[in-house]
Amino acid sequence: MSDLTLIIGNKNYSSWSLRPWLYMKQQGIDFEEIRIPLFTPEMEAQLEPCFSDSKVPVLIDEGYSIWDSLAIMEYLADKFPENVSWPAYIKARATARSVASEMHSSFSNVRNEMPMNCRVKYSDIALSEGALKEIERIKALWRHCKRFYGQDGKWLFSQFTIADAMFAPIVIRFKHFDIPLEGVEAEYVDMVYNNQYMQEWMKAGREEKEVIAEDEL
Ligand SMILES: N[C@@H](CCC(=O)N[C@@H](CS)C(=O)NCC(=O)O)C(=O)O
Repeated sequence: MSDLTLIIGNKNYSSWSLRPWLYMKQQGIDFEEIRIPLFTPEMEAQLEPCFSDSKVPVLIDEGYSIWDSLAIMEYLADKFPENVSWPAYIKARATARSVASEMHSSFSNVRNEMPMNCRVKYSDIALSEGALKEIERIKALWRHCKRFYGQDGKWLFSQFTIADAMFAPIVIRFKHFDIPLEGVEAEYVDMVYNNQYMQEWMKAGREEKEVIAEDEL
């Protein structure tokens, strides 16, 4: 039994939960998983002791709670310094932190108009100017990382880092909304989408029984 427990929401919908889950799987960190369906009465009760404002993901390390996806991954980076969580070179590291933080704090139009849903492939959805602009920004971020730091491997900074985990739900959104991509962005999206843990997550999401209306997400 592991000392670490990751509390997540529905795999079909919970984009914030996917990030640390993928990070832990990809890094080979052993953990127990507790799935709490979102927006249910038991969610609030079960999360009450975690001080997470009733939100997932939460990581519990021997009774100590860390909430918020990025903080969880930073904690695990500190706890397991032998893992590569950020690039080694100081400027690549700063860029990785910049893009991860930008993902964490931005792209509200994409989030609102393009929900992560592992079951649904959307077609002919008219996106707002704001969402289209954000999609271009995300593509530009990926091209920048790949061009300057990601030429020796398949991930944004060659090796898998927290930055890749932060963008994982965007990959599902781009695939399921059939966003036109080319070159390195298309290769990156295909590679991440076909990653074995991403496939495992999406399969589990498709098999879940709960259905949440998109305007509730
Ligand atoms: N900034 C937080 C966001 C967490 C978040 O909003 N999680 C959603 C699920 S994906 C949630 O728990 N929603 C429940 C609610 O808002 O009541 C993070 O990075 O972990």
